[in-house]
Amino acid sequence: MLTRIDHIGIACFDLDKTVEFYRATYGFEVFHSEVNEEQGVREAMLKINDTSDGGASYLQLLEPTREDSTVAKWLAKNGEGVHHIAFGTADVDGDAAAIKDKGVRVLYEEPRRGSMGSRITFLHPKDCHGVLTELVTSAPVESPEH
Ligand code: V0V
Ligand code: CO
Repeated sequence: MLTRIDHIGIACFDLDKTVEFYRATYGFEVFHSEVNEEQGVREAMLKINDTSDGGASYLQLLEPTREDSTVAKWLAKNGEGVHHIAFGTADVDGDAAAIKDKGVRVLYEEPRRGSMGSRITFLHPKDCHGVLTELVTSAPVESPEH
């Protein structure tokens, strides 16, 4: 079951400048940043709010790390802007399978590694009324040793 908006992915040409815009304009701070070589992105997660399912909602700012990445291709065509939306679920495998059964193309056979150790997959934008849609299961929260 999809229980939150996990993040909105925003493609930008210059991550540092875009982070500074969100900080100066809204006061949002970087919660986490990393490079995902497989996806060809350098990203910053700005936490906006916690959610009632125990997760959180973020803005995900994305800068391409190489010219052949999906985000570089998208930026060349569209310029900066909203690139994808991600729904959070406790069960990305089950939800992806159920959505596939409804005739929507799921882009990965198996979920891949996403931000902060999450597991992610994508739905084809042409099957989702023009919206590239991601499904995310967050990494389990480490509980303190007793
Ligand atoms: C492409 N299209 C889009 C789109 N990207 N429509 C809406 N939103 C997007 N972001 C449209 C495009 O305008 C074309 O429509 C059509 O789809 C085919 O696009 P294309 O330019 O030929 O590109 P493709 O087919 O090579 O690749 C498109 C897909 C690709 C969606 C298959 O971008 C992909 O695999 N995306 C999933 C991975 C990804 O985006 N990773 C970056 C974020 P017309 O012109 O034919 O009408 S990584 C991330 O979010 C992480 C790590 C995380 O959250 O943790
Ligand atoms: Co994303």
